[in-house]
Amino acid sequence: MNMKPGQTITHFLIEEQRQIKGATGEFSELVSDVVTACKVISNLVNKGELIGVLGSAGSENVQGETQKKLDILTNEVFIEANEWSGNLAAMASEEMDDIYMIPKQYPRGKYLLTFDPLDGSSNTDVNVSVGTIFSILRCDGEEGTCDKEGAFLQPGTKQVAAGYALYGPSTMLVLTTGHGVNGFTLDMNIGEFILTHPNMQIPEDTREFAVNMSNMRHWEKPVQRYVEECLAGKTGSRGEDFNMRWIASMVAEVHRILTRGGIFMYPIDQKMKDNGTEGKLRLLYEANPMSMIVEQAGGASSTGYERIMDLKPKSLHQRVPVILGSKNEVERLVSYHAE
Ligand code: AHM
Ligand code: MG
Repeated sequence: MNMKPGQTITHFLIEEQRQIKGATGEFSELVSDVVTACKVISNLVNKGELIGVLGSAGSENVQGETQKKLDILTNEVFIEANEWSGNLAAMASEEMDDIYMIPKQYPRGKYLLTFDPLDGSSNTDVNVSVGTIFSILRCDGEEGTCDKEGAFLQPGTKQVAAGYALYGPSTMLVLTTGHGVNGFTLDMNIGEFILTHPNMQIPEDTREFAVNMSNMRHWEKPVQRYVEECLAGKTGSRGEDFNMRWIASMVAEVHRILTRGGIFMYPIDQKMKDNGTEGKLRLLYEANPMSMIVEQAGGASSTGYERIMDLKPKSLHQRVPVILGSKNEVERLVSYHAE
């Protein structure tokens, strides 16, 4: 493919489209609208309290979590940027109980879009990096079946594309359409995402782990064993010192792993089991898109027991345990689960 660092994301998408025989341009249009939404969100997040968008909205989402003003605003940004184009059959988001139907006045398309408009949003109040995660599926079902929840319940292996935007010191967009992973940086002066990180690859080995250690006592044995071995460092069975990071912002965490390797864990624990939940992170708009990106960059992603992208989703807001990152470390932890 004709891919050059410095090219705009629009240029990149059109070059990609040219590789696909019979491509109609609908997919490139859809990704462009998602990119527009991310630029608007970047601007909102960047202005912060100057425009009074920080703090709680005083409402709860379907999972009983307190919504931030920015959760609601960014969800609206995504809907407005994507509902009109005629490329989508329906949308689903962390912030909406049910799927979002395309309003009657607009044409319908064959794609489905799921997103978490502002992941890690509790970090906005303390001015720490947050992100947007999205996943694109195709609906090959018969007419009238695509704007139903069932159309979204496809395994991650069926994703056509996945990506995230990271609102950090600079705003980045990382995208896969199933042919590797490419990273773009937003040039605020011209309002364009520019290809700065072509063909991102996760190193196979790492000495850095990311997990919320405050849950350690609740974890299952294999995760406790893995982390204990990391903590034992040079004197322990691994014979090496490990470093730890926890930003509590999955997008920032995955981006670090794509840049320099590492393993990220949000495993199942006893507290979740007691509350009847199967994990913290959501399958359709957090775990699956991140798994596709990580696998496309040479990493691995698992619940500890199964490859995440092979799971058959049971519901829109299903939660799953997530272990992803550098291949050899993820495989080691999966092997501990198998023992
Ligand atoms: P959110 O979608 O409500 O923002 O929750 C997801 C976030 C992830 O970005 C992050 O990895 C995790 O929650 C942090 O959880 P914790 O606060 O338990 O450390
Ligand atoms: Mg989230």
